[in-house]
Amino acid sequence: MTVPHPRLTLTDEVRAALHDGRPVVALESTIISHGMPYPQNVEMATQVEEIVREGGAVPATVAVLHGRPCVGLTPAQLELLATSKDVTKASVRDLAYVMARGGHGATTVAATMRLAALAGISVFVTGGIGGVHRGAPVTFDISADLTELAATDVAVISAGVKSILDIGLTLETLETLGVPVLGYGTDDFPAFYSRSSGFPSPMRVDSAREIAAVMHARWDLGISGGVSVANPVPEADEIPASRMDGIIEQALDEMEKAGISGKAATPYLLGRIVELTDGASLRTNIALVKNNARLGARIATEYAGCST
Ligand code: PSU
Ligand code: MN
Repeated sequence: MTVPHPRLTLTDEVRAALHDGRPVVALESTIISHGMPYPQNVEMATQVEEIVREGGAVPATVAVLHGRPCVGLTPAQLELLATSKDVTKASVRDLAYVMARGGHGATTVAATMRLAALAGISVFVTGGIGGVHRGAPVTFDISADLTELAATDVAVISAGVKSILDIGLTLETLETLGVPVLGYGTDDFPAFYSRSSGFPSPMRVDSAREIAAVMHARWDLGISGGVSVANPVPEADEIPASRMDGIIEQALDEMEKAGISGKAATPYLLGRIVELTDGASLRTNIALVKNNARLGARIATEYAGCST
């Protein structure tokens, strides 16, 4: 049984599941507000919640609404995140500020991990994690997702790291931070839109049960920090790296010319890539999040000891 932090607002469904030790899967909200256009964003969020339910777990989308950190959202709250212009992209450093002002915040991987952990949730599904940006040796632009993975006991299921980032430096940094990176059913670390990044997966697992065993082993021993699970996009939905490379180069080039950097970088690039691929990248993005939700529900079920 888990007692969530008293400052959190939980839905009755999430509170009851946590109380009973039933599987719960956290979901982020930056992907809704800043990662995809409307209405695909709210459709994706709703369908992903359904997939988690079909998998036997309770979905808990995380966001700050009217200054309150919420774990589990209503359909109306998902719609607000998907449509409102008054939603701040909130990483860990932004949480307190958004709360103090009574505003709305869509939580990144880092902020979602932190709030999930405070609620007592151990499994979190997203699309792609942030990482070390290209040019980071000069700009120092390294996502707080990585430092959060170093610190917070949550397993994060993603489709790997997009090549808008420096994938090699991201993997090196995760190693330095002591974060296990598990390739699910693959020896190749996946690159979000593509099944292979050209970098080997540091560790390989082939079942949800093995992933749950890694989580138990790490945290039972008192090693704090997350576990990164990299689940390749299904073959039918992938865009080969050879096709993405030129598009990503163009988007990065245009971003530099437009003088966009910092927290605006990832949302800009995602939006531009959707345009440059005529929507194909959005279809791939939605497909891989759903694929991650199916795996996340299985991991949460195994971890809770509820598998049959
Ligand atoms: N990658 C995606 N879609 C997203 C993000 C990353 O494919 O929506 C979001 C996630 O919320 C991630 C955040 O945590 O971008 C990373 O932003 P930054 O690099 O500013 O930390
Ligand atoms: Mn950044």
